[in-house]
Amino acid sequence: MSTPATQPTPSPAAWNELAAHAAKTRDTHLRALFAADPSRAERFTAEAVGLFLDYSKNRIDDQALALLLKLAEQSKLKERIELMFTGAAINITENRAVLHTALRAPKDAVILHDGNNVVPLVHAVLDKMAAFASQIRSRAWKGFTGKPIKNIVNVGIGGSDLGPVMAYEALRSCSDRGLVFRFVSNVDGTDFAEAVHDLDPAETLFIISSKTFTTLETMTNAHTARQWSLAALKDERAVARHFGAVSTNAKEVSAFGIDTANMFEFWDWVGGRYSMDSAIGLSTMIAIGPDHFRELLDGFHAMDVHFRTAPFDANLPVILGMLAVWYTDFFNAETIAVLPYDQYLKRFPAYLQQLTMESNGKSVTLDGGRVDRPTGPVYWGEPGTNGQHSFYQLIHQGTRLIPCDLIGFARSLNPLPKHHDLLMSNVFAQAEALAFGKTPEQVKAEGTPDWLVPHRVFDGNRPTNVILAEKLTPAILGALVALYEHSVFVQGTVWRINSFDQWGVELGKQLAQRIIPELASAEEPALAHDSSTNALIKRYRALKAR
Ligand code: G6Q
Repeated sequence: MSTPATQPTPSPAAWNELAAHAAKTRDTHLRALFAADPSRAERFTAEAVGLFLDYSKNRIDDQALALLLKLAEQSKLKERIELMFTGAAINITENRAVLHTALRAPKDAVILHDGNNVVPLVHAVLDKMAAFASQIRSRAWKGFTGKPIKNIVNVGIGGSDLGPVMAYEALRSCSDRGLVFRFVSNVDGTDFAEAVHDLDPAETLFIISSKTFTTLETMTNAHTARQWSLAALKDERAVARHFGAVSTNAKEVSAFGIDTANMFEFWDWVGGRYSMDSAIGLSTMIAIGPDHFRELLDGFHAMDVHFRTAPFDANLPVILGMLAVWYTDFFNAETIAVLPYDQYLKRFPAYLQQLTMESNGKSVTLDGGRVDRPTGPVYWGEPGTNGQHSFYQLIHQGTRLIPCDLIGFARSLNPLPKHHDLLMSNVFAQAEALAFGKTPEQVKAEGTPDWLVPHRVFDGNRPTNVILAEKLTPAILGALVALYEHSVFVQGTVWRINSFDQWGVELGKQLAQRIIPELASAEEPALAHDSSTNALIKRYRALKAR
Protein backbone atom coordinates (compact mmCIF):
# COMPACT_ATOMS: atom_id res chain seq x y z
CA MET A 1 0.00 0.00 0.00
CA SER A 2 1.41 3.38 -0.93
CA THR A 3 1.93 6.07 1.66
CA PRO A 4 1.58 9.81 1.15
CA ALA A 5 4.61 11.73 0.03
CA THR A 6 5.00 13.68 3.23
CA GLN A 7 4.58 12.25 6.68
CA PRO A 8 4.35 14.59 9.62
CA THR A 9 7.48 14.44 11.68
CA PRO A 10 7.43 14.17 15.44
CA SER A 11 7.71 17.54 17.11
CA PRO A 12 9.05 16.97 20.58
CA ALA A 13 10.36 20.49 20.91
CA ALA A 14 6.98 22.18 20.88
CA TRP A 15 5.35 19.43 22.92
CA ASN A 16 7.96 19.81 25.64
CA GLU A 17 7.76 23.57 25.60
CA LEU A 18 3.99 23.36 25.88
CA ALA A 19 4.22 20.90 28.74
CA ALA A 20 6.57 23.23 30.61
CA HIS A 21 4.39 26.22 29.93
CA ALA A 22 1.24 24.40 30.96
CA ALA A 23 2.87 23.31 34.22
CA LYS A 24 3.82 26.91 34.94
CA THR A 25 0.49 28.50 34.05
CA ARG A 26 -2.05 25.75 34.67
CA ASP A 27 -3.35 27.31 37.86
CA THR A 28 -3.60 30.85 36.55
CA HIS A 29 -7.19 31.90 36.86
CA LEU A 30 -9.12 33.48 34.02
CA ARG A 31 -9.95 36.26 36.47
CA ALA A 32 -6.25 37.09 36.65
CA LEU A 33 -5.76 36.79 32.90
CA PHE A 34 -8.62 39.19 32.22
CA ALA A 35 -7.56 41.58 34.96
CA ALA A 36 -4.02 41.74 33.62
CA ASP A 37 -5.01 42.43 30.03
CA PRO A 38 -7.85 44.79 29.15
CA SER A 39 -7.46 43.98 25.46
CA ARG A 40 -7.78 40.23 25.94
CA ALA A 41 -11.35 40.05 24.70
CA GLU A 42 -10.39 41.73 21.44
CA ARG A 43 -7.14 39.91 20.86
CA PHE A 44 -8.34 36.37 21.45
CA THR A 45 -11.02 36.46 18.79
CA ALA A 46 -11.13 35.47 15.16
CA GLU A 47 -13.75 35.89 12.49
CA ALA A 48 -14.31 34.30 9.12
CA VAL A 49 -17.10 33.31 6.79
CA GLY A 50 -19.77 34.82 9.00
CA LEU A 51 -18.59 33.04 12.15
CA PHE A 52 -17.16 35.01 15.04
CA LEU A 53 -15.11 33.03 17.54
CA ASP A 54 -14.42 34.45 20.99
CA TYR A 55 -11.78 32.21 22.53
CA SER A 56 -10.66 34.68 25.15
CA LYS A 57 -12.23 32.65 27.96
CA ASN A 58 -9.70 29.86 27.49
CA ARG A 59 -6.90 29.13 29.91
CA ILE A 60 -4.22 30.43 27.59
CA ASP A 61 -1.88 33.37 27.49
CA ASP A 62 -0.02 34.71 24.48
CA GLN A 63 2.79 32.26 24.90
CA ALA A 64 0.48 29.27 25.17
CA LEU A 65 -1.20 30.31 21.95
CA ALA A 66 2.13 30.91 20.22
CA LEU A 67 3.38 27.49 21.32
CA LEU A 68 0.19 25.77 20.21
CA LEU A 69 0.53 27.34 16.79
CA LYS A 70 4.19 26.41 16.74
CA LEU A 71 3.21 22.81 17.47
CA ALA A 72 0.78 22.96 14.55
CA GLU A 73 3.58 24.19 12.31
CA GLN A 74 6.06 21.62 13.54
CA SER A 75 3.45 18.95 12.92
CA LYS A 76 3.57 20.06 9.28
CA LEU A 77 -0.06 21.07 9.37
CA LYS A 78 0.36 23.41 6.42
CA GLU A 79 1.80 20.62 4.30
CA ARG A 80 -0.87 18.16 5.47
CA ILE A 81 -3.61 20.62 4.54
CA GLU A 82 -2.16 20.86 1.03
CA LEU A 83 -1.92 17.08 0.78
CA MET A 84 -5.56 16.76 1.73
CA PHE A 85 -6.79 19.47 -0.63
CA THR A 86 -4.75 18.15 -3.54
CA GLY A 87 -5.94 14.57 -3.31
CA ALA A 88 -2.95 12.73 -1.81
CA ALA A 89 -3.86 9.36 -0.33
CA ILE A 90 -3.57 10.62 3.25
CA ASN A 91 -6.01 7.95 4.43
CA ILE A 92 -3.09 5.57 4.34
CA THR A 93 -4.73 2.52 5.90
CA GLU A 94 -7.34 2.46 3.15
CA ASN A 95 -5.05 3.97 0.53
CA ARG A 96 -7.56 6.68 -0.25
CA ALA A 97 -7.58 10.35 -0.99
CA VAL A 98 -9.63 12.54 1.35
CA LEU A 99 -11.38 14.96 -0.94
CA HIS A 100 -14.62 15.99 0.71
CA THR A 101 -13.50 19.55 -0.01
CA ALA A 102 -14.00 18.78 -3.73
CA LEU A 103 -17.70 18.21 -3.07
CA ARG A 104 -18.23 21.90 -2.52
CA ALA A 105 -15.71 23.33 -4.96
CA PRO A 106 -17.05 25.78 -7.53
CA LYS A 107 -17.64 24.59 -11.07
CA ASP A 108 -14.45 26.07 -12.48
CA ALA A 109 -12.12 24.56 -9.87
CA VAL A 110 -9.69 21.85 -10.90
CA ILE A 111 -9.02 19.10 -8.36
CA LEU A 112 -7.16 16.07 -9.57
CA HIS A 113 -7.63 12.55 -8.37
CA ASP A 114 -5.53 9.95 -10.17
CA GLY A 115 -4.90 12.57 -12.83
CA ASN A 116 -8.60 13.29 -13.46
CA ASN A 117 -10.42 16.47 -12.55
CA VAL A 118 -13.18 15.39 -10.17
CA VAL A 119 -15.02 18.72 -10.11
CA PRO A 120 -17.07 18.06 -13.29
CA LEU A 121 -18.11 14.69 -11.82
CA VAL A 122 -19.25 16.38 -8.63
CA HIS A 123 -21.25 18.98 -10.52
CA ALA A 124 -22.80 16.40 -12.84
CA VAL A 125 -24.15 14.57 -9.79
CA LEU A 126 -25.31 17.83 -8.24
CA ASP A 127 -27.19 18.64 -11.45
CA LYS A 128 -28.78 15.20 -11.50
CA MET A 129 -29.78 15.59 -7.85
CA ALA A 130 -31.21 19.03 -8.60
CA ALA A 131 -33.33 17.70 -11.46
CA PHE A 132 -34.67 14.88 -9.28
CA ALA A 133 -35.23 17.13 -6.26
CA SER A 134 -37.06 19.67 -8.39
CA GLN A 135 -39.40 17.01 -9.74
CA ILE A 136 -40.28 15.91 -6.22
CA ARG A 137 -40.62 19.48 -4.97
CA SER A 138 -42.91 20.44 -7.85
CA ARG A 139 -44.92 17.23 -7.24
CA ALA A 140 -44.19 16.26 -10.85
CA TRP A 141 -42.65 13.00 -9.64
CA LYS A 142 -45.55 10.61 -9.38
CA GLY A 143 -45.65 7.32 -7.57
CA PHE A 144 -46.73 4.11 -9.26
CA THR A 145 -50.43 4.79 -8.76
CA GLY A 146 -50.13 8.33 -10.12
CA LYS A 147 -50.23 10.06 -6.74
CA PRO A 148 -47.44 12.60 -6.23
CA ILE A 149 -44.67 11.66 -3.83
CA LYS A 150 -44.87 13.60 -0.64
CA ASN A 151 -43.07 11.42 1.90
CA ILE A 152 -39.31 10.96 1.69
CA VAL A 153 -37.69 8.31 3.85
CA ASN A 154 -33.90 8.25 3.97
CA VAL A 155 -32.61 4.80 4.86
CA GLY A 156 -28.96 4.84 5.92
CA ILE A 157 -26.77 4.65 9.00
CA GLY A 158 -23.71 6.40 10.42
CA GLY A 159 -22.34 8.82 7.87
CA SER A 160 -25.27 8.04 5.59
CA ASP A 161 -27.77 9.13 8.23
CA LEU A 162 -26.40 11.57 10.78
CA GLY A 163 -25.58 14.34 8.30
CA PRO A 164 -28.96 14.17 6.51
CA VAL A 165 -30.87 14.14 9.81
CA MET A 166 -28.84 16.98 11.29
CA ALA A 167 -29.11 19.10 8.13
CA TYR A 168 -32.84 18.48 7.77
CA GLU A 169 -33.44 19.58 11.34
CA ALA A 170 -31.05 22.51 11.08
CA LEU A 171 -32.58 23.85 7.88
CA ARG A 172 -36.22 23.11 8.53
CA SER A 173 -37.01 26.78 8.32
CA CYS A 174 -36.28 26.71 4.60
CA SER A 175 -37.65 23.26 3.89
CA ASP A 176 -40.77 22.44 1.89
CA ARG A 177 -43.36 22.03 4.64
CA GLY A 178 -45.67 20.08 2.35
CA LEU A 179 -43.22 17.19 2.26
CA VAL A 180 -42.68 14.75 5.09
CA PHE A 181 -39.15 13.57 5.88
CA ARG A 182 -38.28 10.52 7.93
CA PHE A 183 -34.94 8.90 8.64
CA VAL A 184 -34.48 5.21 9.32
CA SER A 185 -31.09 4.05 10.55
CA ASN A 186 -31.39 1.50 13.31
CA VAL A 187 -31.78 -2.18 12.50
CA ASP A 188 -34.21 -2.24 15.42
CA GLY A 189 -37.50 -2.86 13.62
CA THR A 190 -39.08 -0.14 15.71
CA ASP A 191 -37.19 2.50 13.76
CA PHE A 192 -38.70 1.42 10.45
CA ALA A 193 -42.14 0.67 11.85
CA GLU A 194 -42.48 4.05 13.55
CA ALA A 195 -41.07 5.94 10.57
CA VAL A 196 -43.71 4.60 8.17
CA HIS A 197 -46.67 3.87 10.42
CA ASP A 198 -48.70 6.85 9.18
CA LEU A 199 -47.40 6.95 5.60
CA ASP A 200 -49.18 5.89 2.43
CA PRO A 201 -46.88 3.67 0.33
CA ALA A 202 -48.33 5.21 -2.82
CA GLU A 203 -46.95 8.60 -1.78
CA THR A 204 -43.66 7.44 -0.28
CA LEU A 205 -40.18 7.50 -1.77
CA PHE A 206 -37.30 5.66 -0.12
CA ILE A 207 -33.77 6.90 -0.62
CA ILE A 208 -31.41 4.06 0.18
CA SER A 209 -28.22 5.83 1.20
CA SER A 210 -25.23 3.59 1.49
CA LYS A 211 -21.76 4.19 0.18
CA THR A 212 -21.04 0.48 0.01
CA PHE A 213 -24.62 -0.77 -0.41
CA THR A 214 -23.65 -3.73 1.74
CA THR A 215 -24.17 -2.34 5.26
CA LEU A 216 -26.21 -4.89 7.17
CA GLU A 217 -28.53 -2.46 8.95
CA THR A 218 -29.25 -0.41 5.85
CA MET A 219 -29.78 -3.38 3.57
CA THR A 220 -32.08 -5.02 6.10
CA ASN A 221 -34.14 -1.83 6.33
CA ALA A 222 -34.03 -1.40 2.54
CA HIS A 223 -35.44 -4.89 1.96
CA THR A 224 -38.12 -4.26 4.56
CA ALA A 225 -38.97 -0.99 2.81
CA ARG A 226 -39.25 -2.82 -0.50
CA GLN A 227 -41.62 -5.39 0.99
CA TRP A 228 -43.66 -2.66 2.66
CA SER A 229 -44.00 -0.79 -0.64
CA LEU A 230 -44.76 -3.82 -2.74
CA ALA A 231 -47.25 -5.23 -0.25
CA ALA A 232 -49.39 -2.19 -1.06
CA LEU A 233 -48.41 -1.42 -4.65
CA LYS A 234 -48.32 -5.08 -5.72
CA ASP A 235 -46.09 -4.64 -8.74
CA GLU A 236 -42.29 -4.92 -9.01
CA ARG A 237 -42.32 -2.01 -11.45
CA ALA A 238 -43.30 0.26 -8.56
CA VAL A 239 -39.73 0.07 -7.24
CA ALA A 240 -38.54 2.39 -10.02
CA ARG A 241 -40.99 5.09 -8.88
CA HIS A 242 -40.56 4.63 -5.14
CA PHE A 243 -36.85 3.96 -4.65
CA GLY A 244 -33.74 5.98 -5.24
CA ALA A 245 -30.21 5.11 -4.20
CA VAL A 246 -27.14 7.03 -3.15
CA SER A 247 -24.06 4.87 -3.43
CA THR A 248 -20.65 4.21 -4.90
CA ASN A 249 -21.76 0.68 -5.79
CA ALA A 250 -23.85 0.67 -8.99
CA LYS A 251 -23.70 -3.14 -9.23
CA GLU A 252 -25.38 -3.73 -5.88
CA VAL A 253 -27.88 -0.95 -6.53
CA SER A 254 -29.16 -2.61 -9.69
CA ALA A 255 -29.03 -6.04 -8.06
CA PHE A 256 -31.45 -4.60 -5.48
CA GLY A 257 -33.77 -3.62 -8.34
CA ILE A 258 -33.32 0.13 -8.21
CA ASP A 259 -33.19 1.82 -11.60
CA THR A 260 -29.67 3.25 -11.91
CA ALA A 261 -31.31 6.32 -13.46
CA ASN A 262 -32.39 6.99 -9.87
CA MET A 263 -28.92 6.36 -8.50
CA PHE A 264 -26.80 9.23 -7.32
CA GLU A 265 -23.15 8.53 -7.20
CA PHE A 266 -20.32 9.45 -4.91
CA TRP A 267 -16.80 8.21 -4.64
CA ASP A 268 -14.42 6.34 -2.38
CA TRP A 269 -12.51 9.55 -1.72
CA VAL A 270 -15.48 10.78 0.32
CA GLY A 271 -15.53 9.35 3.84
CA GLY A 272 -18.96 8.46 5.23
CA ARG A 273 -18.84 11.01 8.02
CA TYR A 274 -17.63 13.66 5.57
CA SER A 275 -20.39 12.98 3.06
CA MET A 276 -23.40 15.10 4.00
CA ASP A 277 -22.58 17.47 1.16
CA SER A 278 -22.27 14.67 -1.41
CA ALA A 279 -25.25 12.86 -2.95
CA ILE A 280 -25.86 11.62 0.60
CA GLY A 281 -27.40 15.06 0.98
CA LEU A 282 -30.16 14.20 -1.52
CA SER A 283 -32.86 14.29 1.16
CA THR A 284 -31.48 17.66 2.29
CA MET A 285 -31.67 18.97 -1.25
CA ILE A 286 -35.23 17.74 -1.67
CA ALA A 287 -36.15 19.45 1.59
CA ILE A 288 -34.50 22.81 1.02
CA GLY A 289 -34.21 22.95 -2.78
CA PRO A 290 -31.17 23.08 -5.06
CA ASP A 291 -30.51 26.80 -4.52
CA HIS A 292 -30.35 26.55 -0.75
CA PHE A 293 -28.25 23.40 -1.13
CA ARG A 294 -25.80 25.40 -3.26
CA GLU A 295 -25.69 28.02 -0.50
CA LEU A 296 -24.89 25.27 1.98
CA LEU A 297 -22.03 24.07 -0.24
CA ASP A 298 -20.79 27.63 -0.68
CA GLY A 299 -20.61 27.99 3.10
CA PHE A 300 -18.56 24.80 3.33
CA HIS A 301 -16.32 26.02 0.53
CA ALA A 302 -15.77 29.43 2.08
CA MET A 303 -14.55 27.73 5.26
CA ASP A 304 -12.33 25.44 3.16
CA VAL A 305 -10.70 28.45 1.55
CA HIS A 306 -10.27 30.11 4.94
CA PHE A 307 -8.70 26.98 6.42
CA ARG A 308 -6.34 26.57 3.51
CA THR A 309 -5.22 30.18 3.27
CA ALA A 310 -5.58 32.05 6.56
CA PRO A 311 -2.52 32.38 8.78
CA PHE A 312 -2.75 30.02 11.72
CA ASP A 313 -3.24 32.81 14.25
CA ALA A 314 -6.41 33.92 12.44
CA ASN A 315 -7.53 30.47 11.34
CA LEU A 316 -10.71 29.31 13.07
CA PRO A 317 -10.30 25.55 12.60
CA VAL A 318 -6.64 25.73 13.62
CA ILE A 319 -7.43 27.70 16.78
CA LEU A 320 -10.36 25.48 17.72
CA GLY A 321 -8.41 22.31 17.02
CA MET A 322 -5.32 23.40 18.93
CA LEU A 323 -7.40 24.41 21.94
CA ALA A 324 -8.85 20.90 21.97
CA VAL A 325 -5.29 19.53 21.94
CA TRP A 326 -4.32 21.90 24.77
CA TYR A 327 -7.04 20.66 27.12
CA THR A 328 -6.84 17.02 26.09
CA ASP A 329 -3.09 16.73 26.52
CA PHE A 330 -2.24 19.21 29.24
CA PHE A 331 -5.36 19.50 31.41
CA ASN A 332 -6.55 15.88 31.40
CA ALA A 333 -9.83 17.03 29.90
CA GLU A 334 -11.57 13.97 28.57
CA THR A 335 -14.60 15.56 27.01
CA ILE A 336 -15.68 18.66 25.14
CA ALA A 337 -19.29 19.81 25.31
CA VAL A 338 -20.86 21.43 22.27
CA LEU A 339 -23.87 23.46 23.33
CA PRO A 340 -25.86 25.03 20.51
CA TYR A 341 -28.28 27.72 21.62
CA ASP A 342 -30.55 27.05 18.69
CA GLN A 343 -33.24 24.43 18.65
CA TYR A 344 -32.68 23.79 14.96
CA LEU A 345 -29.22 22.49 15.86
CA LYS A 346 -30.59 19.86 18.19
CA ARG A 347 -28.92 17.03 16.26
CA PHE A 348 -25.65 18.90 15.77
CA PRO A 349 -23.96 17.37 18.84
CA ALA A 350 -24.92 13.86 17.68
CA TYR A 351 -23.55 14.63 14.24
CA LEU A 352 -20.33 15.95 15.77
CA GLN A 353 -19.94 12.86 17.90
CA GLN A 354 -19.41 10.74 14.84
CA LEU A 355 -17.32 13.32 13.06
CA THR A 356 -14.96 13.83 15.97
CA MET A 357 -14.88 10.47 17.69
CA GLU A 358 -14.85 8.16 14.69
CA SER A 359 -12.14 10.37 13.25
CA ASN A 360 -9.85 10.84 16.22
CA GLY A 361 -10.69 7.94 18.51
CA LYS A 362 -7.36 6.31 17.63
CA SER A 363 -4.39 5.09 19.62
CA VAL A 364 -2.01 4.17 16.81
CA THR A 365 0.05 6.71 14.89
CA LEU A 366 0.38 6.94 11.13
CA ASP A 367 3.56 4.92 11.27
CA GLY A 368 1.95 2.14 13.30
CA GLY A 369 3.31 3.03 16.75
CA ARG A 370 1.27 3.68 19.89
CA VAL A 371 0.38 7.28 20.54
CA ASP A 372 2.19 8.59 23.59
CA ARG A 373 -0.47 11.02 24.77
CA PRO A 374 -4.26 11.18 24.97
CA THR A 375 -6.08 11.74 21.67
CA GLY A 376 -9.69 12.23 20.61
CA PRO A 377 -11.78 13.76 23.41
CA VAL A 378 -15.40 12.67 23.85
CA TYR A 379 -17.68 15.23 22.25
CA TRP A 380 -21.20 15.53 23.55
CA GLY A 381 -23.89 18.08 24.12
CA GLU A 382 -27.49 19.20 23.97
CA PRO A 383 -29.10 22.42 22.93
CA GLY A 384 -29.19 25.22 25.46
CA THR A 385 -31.05 26.13 27.52
CA ASN A 386 -32.27 22.56 28.14
CA GLY A 387 -28.80 21.37 29.16
CA GLN A 388 -28.64 24.08 31.82
CA HIS A 389 -31.45 22.35 33.68
CA SER A 390 -29.74 19.00 33.59
CA PHE A 391 -25.99 18.48 33.28
CA TYR A 392 -24.54 21.99 33.55
CA GLN A 393 -24.30 21.46 37.31
CA LEU A 394 -21.36 19.15 36.71
CA ILE A 395 -19.72 21.55 34.27
CA HIS A 396 -19.95 24.38 36.82
CA GLN A 397 -19.13 22.62 40.07
CA GLY A 398 -18.00 19.09 39.29
CA THR A 399 -14.45 17.77 39.60
CA ARG A 400 -13.89 17.47 35.86
CA LEU A 401 -12.73 20.12 33.47
CA ILE A 402 -15.12 20.26 30.52
CA PRO A 403 -14.28 22.84 27.88
CA CYS A 404 -17.45 23.99 26.14
CA ASP A 405 -18.29 25.41 22.75
CA LEU A 406 -21.35 27.63 22.98
CA ILE A 407 -22.96 28.39 19.63
CA GLY A 408 -25.49 31.18 19.24
CA PHE A 409 -27.12 33.43 16.65
CA ALA A 410 -27.96 37.12 16.78
CA ARG A 411 -31.25 36.72 14.95
CA SER A 412 -33.85 34.09 15.56
CA LEU A 413 -35.60 32.36 12.70
CA ASN A 414 -38.72 32.38 14.87
CA PRO A 415 -38.60 35.76 16.54
CA LEU A 416 -41.32 35.42 19.16
CA PRO A 417 -41.45 38.36 21.52
CA LYS A 418 -38.89 38.09 24.35
CA HIS A 419 -37.61 34.61 23.52
CA HIS A 420 -34.42 35.35 21.69
CA ASP A 421 -32.86 37.81 24.11
CA LEU A 422 -33.70 35.42 26.91
CA LEU A 423 -32.04 32.58 25.03
CA MET A 424 -28.93 34.53 24.13
CA SER A 425 -28.55 36.06 27.58
CA ASN A 426 -27.91 32.52 28.70
CA VAL A 427 -25.07 32.03 26.22
CA PHE A 428 -23.25 35.04 27.57
CA ALA A 429 -24.17 34.33 31.19
CA GLN A 430 -23.01 30.73 31.05
CA ALA A 431 -19.66 31.65 29.51
CA GLU A 432 -19.25 34.40 32.13
CA ALA A 433 -20.21 32.15 35.04
CA LEU A 434 -17.96 29.35 33.89
CA ALA A 435 -14.97 31.64 33.49
CA PHE A 436 -15.27 33.86 36.52
CA GLY A 437 -17.34 31.86 38.96
CA LYS A 438 -18.27 33.25 42.32
CA THR A 439 -15.80 33.58 45.19
CA PRO A 440 -16.51 32.68 48.84
CA GLU A 441 -16.35 36.39 49.61
CA GLN A 442 -19.04 37.15 47.06
CA VAL A 443 -21.19 34.31 48.36
CA LYS A 444 -20.79 35.51 51.98
CA ALA A 445 -21.58 39.07 50.98
CA GLU A 446 -24.94 37.82 49.76
CA GLY A 447 -25.76 36.83 53.33
CA THR A 448 -25.19 33.12 52.88
CA PRO A 449 -24.66 31.31 56.20
CA ASP A 450 -21.08 30.07 56.61
CA TRP A 451 -21.95 26.39 56.45
CA LEU A 452 -23.64 26.89 53.06
CA VAL A 453 -20.90 28.98 51.52
CA PRO A 454 -18.78 26.13 50.08
CA HIS A 455 -21.82 24.73 48.33
CA ARG A 456 -22.58 28.00 46.65
CA VAL A 457 -19.07 28.86 45.53
CA PHE A 458 -18.24 28.60 41.84
CA ASP A 459 -14.53 28.09 41.26
CA GLY A 460 -14.77 29.36 37.71
CA ASN A 461 -11.73 29.02 35.45
CA ARG A 462 -13.74 26.75 33.19
CA PRO A 463 -12.99 27.38 29.55
CA THR A 464 -15.44 28.19 26.80
CA ASN A 465 -15.43 29.17 23.16
CA VAL A 466 -18.34 31.27 22.02
CA ILE A 467 -19.22 30.96 18.35
CA LEU A 468 -21.58 33.67 17.22
CA ALA A 469 -23.20 34.21 13.83
CA GLU A 470 -25.93 36.47 12.59
CA LYS A 471 -28.46 33.84 11.61
CA LEU A 472 -28.63 30.11 10.95
CA THR A 473 -28.66 30.03 7.16
CA PRO A 474 -27.63 27.16 4.87
CA ALA A 475 -24.30 28.91 4.24
CA ILE A 476 -23.65 29.34 7.96
CA LEU A 477 -24.47 25.70 8.60
CA GLY A 478 -21.97 24.71 5.90
CA ALA A 479 -19.31 26.94 7.41
CA LEU A 480 -19.98 25.55 10.89
CA VAL A 481 -19.74 21.92 9.81
CA ALA A 482 -16.57 22.61 7.82
CA LEU A 483 -15.13 24.41 10.84
CA TYR A 484 -15.46 21.25 12.91
CA GLU A 485 -14.35 18.96 10.05
CA HIS A 486 -11.14 20.91 9.75
CA SER A 487 -10.69 21.24 13.50
CA VAL A 488 -10.79 17.44 13.64
CA PHE A 489 -8.12 17.31 10.94
CA VAL A 490 -5.93 19.75 12.86
CA GLN A 491 -6.15 17.59 15.98
CA GLY A 492 -5.51 14.38 14.06
CA THR A 493 -2.49 15.92 12.34
CA VAL A 494 -0.93 17.01 15.62
CA TRP A 495 -1.55 13.60 17.15
CA ARG A 496 -0.19 11.97 13.99
CA ILE A 497 -3.20 9.69 13.64
CA ASN A 498 -5.34 8.83 10.64
CA SER A 499 -8.57 10.77 11.08
CA PHE A 500 -10.14 9.12 8.05
CA ASP A 501 -10.37 5.40 8.76
CA GLN A 502 -12.58 3.60 11.28
CA TRP A 503 -11.19 0.12 11.88
CA GLY A 504 -12.58 0.26 15.38
CA VAL A 505 -16.09 -0.45 14.14
CA GLU A 506 -15.12 -3.74 12.49
CA LEU A 507 -14.68 -6.25 15.30
CA GLY A 508 -18.18 -5.90 16.71
CA LYS A 509 -19.63 -6.31 13.20
CA GLN A 510 -17.62 -9.50 12.63
CA LEU A 511 -18.62 -11.02 15.94
CA ALA A 512 -22.28 -10.17 15.33
CA GLN A 513 -22.12 -12.09 12.05
CA ARG A 514 -21.05 -15.15 14.00
CA ILE A 515 -23.76 -14.69 16.62
CA ILE A 516 -26.69 -14.08 14.23
CA PRO A 517 -27.16 -17.80 13.37
CA GLU A 518 -26.69 -18.73 17.00
CA LEU A 519 -29.70 -16.60 17.91
CA ALA A 520 -31.79 -17.59 14.93
CA SER A 521 -31.22 -21.35 14.67
CA ALA A 522 -34.04 -23.68 15.67
CA GLU A 523 -31.56 -26.15 17.12
CA GLU A 524 -29.68 -25.31 20.32
CA PRO A 525 -26.30 -24.16 18.93
CA ALA A 526 -22.93 -25.27 20.24
CA LEU A 527 -21.51 -22.08 21.69
CA ALA A 528 -17.80 -21.44 21.87
CA HIS A 529 -17.63 -17.89 23.20
CA ASP A 530 -16.46 -16.85 26.64
CA SER A 531 -18.71 -18.03 29.47
CA SER A 532 -20.49 -14.68 29.80
CA THR A 533 -21.38 -14.42 26.11
CA ASN A 534 -22.47 -18.06 26.03
CA ALA A 535 -24.74 -17.54 29.03
CA LEU A 536 -26.27 -14.35 27.60
CA ILE A 537 -27.04 -16.07 24.30
CA LYS A 538 -28.63 -19.01 26.13
CA ARG A 539 -30.74 -16.74 28.30
CA TYR A 540 -31.87 -14.70 25.27
CA ARG A 541 -32.90 -17.88 23.44
CA ALA A 542 -34.79 -19.13 26.46
CA LEU A 543 -36.63 -15.84 27.02
CA LYS A 544 -37.44 -15.55 23.35
CA ALA A 545 -38.87 -19.08 23.29
CA ARG A 546 -41.30 -18.48 26.15
C1 G6Q B 1 -18.27 6.94 8.43
C2 G6Q B 1 -18.31 5.50 8.51
C3 G6Q B 1 -19.67 4.90 8.74
C4 G6Q B 1 -20.50 4.72 7.50
C5 G6Q B 1 -21.64 3.75 7.84
C6 G6Q B 1 -22.55 3.52 6.66
O1 G6Q B 1 -17.30 7.59 8.22
O2 G6Q B 1 -17.66 4.98 7.42
O3 G6Q B 1 -20.43 5.60 9.69
O4 G6Q B 1 -20.97 5.93 7.03
O5 G6Q B 1 -21.11 2.55 8.27
O6 G6Q B 1 -21.86 2.97 5.60
P1 G6Q B 1 -22.50 2.86 4.19
O7 G6Q B 1 -22.78 4.24 3.70
O8 G6Q B 1 -21.51 2.15 3.32
O9 G6Q B 1 -23.78 2.09 4.35
